[in-house]
Amino acid sequence: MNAVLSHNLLADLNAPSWVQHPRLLAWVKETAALTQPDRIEWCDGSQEEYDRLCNLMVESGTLRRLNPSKRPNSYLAWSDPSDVARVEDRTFICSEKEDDAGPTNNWTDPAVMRETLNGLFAGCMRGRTLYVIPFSMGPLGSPIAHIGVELSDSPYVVVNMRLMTRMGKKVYDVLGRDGEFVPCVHSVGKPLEAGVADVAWPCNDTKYIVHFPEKREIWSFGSGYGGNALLGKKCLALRIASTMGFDQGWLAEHMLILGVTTPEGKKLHLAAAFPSACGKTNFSMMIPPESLSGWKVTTVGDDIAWIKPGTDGRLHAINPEAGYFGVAPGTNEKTNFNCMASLRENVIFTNVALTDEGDVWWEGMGQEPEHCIDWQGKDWTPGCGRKAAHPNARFTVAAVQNPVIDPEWDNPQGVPIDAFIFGGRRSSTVPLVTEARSWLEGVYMAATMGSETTAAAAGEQGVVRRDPFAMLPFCGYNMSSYFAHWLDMGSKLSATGARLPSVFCVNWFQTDTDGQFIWPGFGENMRVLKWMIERIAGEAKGEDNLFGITPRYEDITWDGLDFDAEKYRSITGIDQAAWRTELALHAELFEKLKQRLPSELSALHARLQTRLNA
Ligand code: SAT
Ligand code: MN
Repeated sequence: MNAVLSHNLLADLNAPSWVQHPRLLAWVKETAALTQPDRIEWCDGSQEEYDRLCNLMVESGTLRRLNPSKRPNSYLAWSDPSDVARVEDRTFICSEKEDDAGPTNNWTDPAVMRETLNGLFAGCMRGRTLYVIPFSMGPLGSPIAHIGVELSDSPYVVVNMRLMTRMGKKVYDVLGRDGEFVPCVHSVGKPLEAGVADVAWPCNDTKYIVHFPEKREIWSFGSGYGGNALLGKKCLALRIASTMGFDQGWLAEHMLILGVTTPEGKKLHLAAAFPSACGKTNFSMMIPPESLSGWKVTTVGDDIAWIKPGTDGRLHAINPEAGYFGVAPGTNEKTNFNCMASLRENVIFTNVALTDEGDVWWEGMGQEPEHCIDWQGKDWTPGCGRKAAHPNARFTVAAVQNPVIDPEWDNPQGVPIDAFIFGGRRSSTVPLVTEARSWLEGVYMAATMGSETTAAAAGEQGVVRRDPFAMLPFCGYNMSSYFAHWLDMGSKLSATGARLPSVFCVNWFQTDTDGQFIWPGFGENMRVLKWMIERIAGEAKGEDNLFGITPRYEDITWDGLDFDAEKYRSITGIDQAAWRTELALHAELFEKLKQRLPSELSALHARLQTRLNA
């Protein structure tokens, strides 16, 4: 469905008959008038469309087709070296009032930002195609789902959105003539002037990732990478949705959702928040060790959860996404067998290396090749001093390729949540696992979470920053109001008489003096999960630590793992000096957030302080 548009006369959008939504049509027309694309293409989400756009990108040099006998129907993209991760310092929450964005977000007056964007987007799609990409976050028509429409000049975005969301024609059936949708405008910010050849990865040094929370609108300029460009993910499903959740009484969280089935056949659902690139995908696809036979883990989601109270007084969660955009480096058959199995075919890889056989390779995948082409297109040999794959290299794959996908993953009603888990990447201080004794204690744990930064965001790596609820880069409103919202949800749910989900805080990442991880992690995390499930059932014991309940050595099942009590103590104990510093850092965070901070949290901080000093 192509329409050749004159730059001045945009009378004819040539929209297909299945688009019957006057407001949407008017918005497309208005955006096209501003951005001046050569053509408009109305995406239908078909396989034919996907294949055609992939072929187009193979011709233009954006994609390489991988060897079909090694990696059927799969492609590799190498981005511009300046466009490899989310740009948090270029991400804005433009609420009407600065206080509503809060001290953890970049804010600009919306009127000022509109002017800036109008300048940047004027003519920015010249020479390119504007793709109209309709998508549903969540099962089509689910009461928990929401619809977005992205206008983008990047065919790479179209094919990735088809894997990551329910994208295409059928979305218009849900939208009808006047259904609600979140408008998302995206441009790589590199107009193609007549006669000038395109580059493989167009982008712009000037980048703006902008959210208007009251208007529920997203504008993104200058980047083609991941969360900067696939606007359904962090922009809609977290920043805009968290604001909707605050207004409407639900939660949009940076959480994986997994199902755990016990040997007795009882099934529970847990949602877990970890910062980007801390192993959420691995955790959500975990294979329990053989010695814990009978336990089964299934994946509902690997990154984002939308959680709404059900009529039964419980919290019900859906995964709003339909695919995984996961970190490739470090993934192998041992660390994540199910993920590797998901990646056998129909994958788009970005910024991994290309082997001489036409397959992909990354650090930590296994057997090092003798030669490959690295993510920057240069010859690579072992020991050459460069990484073959960028540390934030990614795969995009449809969730249905996951061999352990949960049978309920697509259920429009979601799954009931039995527990929340919060975890950061901390090389010291935070114990392996602690259970909160109350909802307030759980909210405190999550609010004060810290993590060592990773390559998922541009900037320095490995420094501890406070990352409340793993939502620091993703909360679309004032972080203190967000804490209040969590406390409020707890009170409202308990008023119904329903049992609140348990809350746990975990840390898989403590290291020894040589910098090696002490806890084996991956499938062995099942031992911790088993303790949690038994706690929820009221069966397991533990002992009080400074800020909750932690299992004693004998409370964990050790069959099949050689892990002695002394090592266990080293990752579960409370180091008084380290916690003095830790509590001081909590105080620093609360000072920064003091304006709307719920007083219950500072009161609990004071109690912990007293407890530590006692
Ligand atoms: O935001 S991305 O989708 O690029 C990845 C992440 O930070 O989890
Ligand atoms: Mn994430």
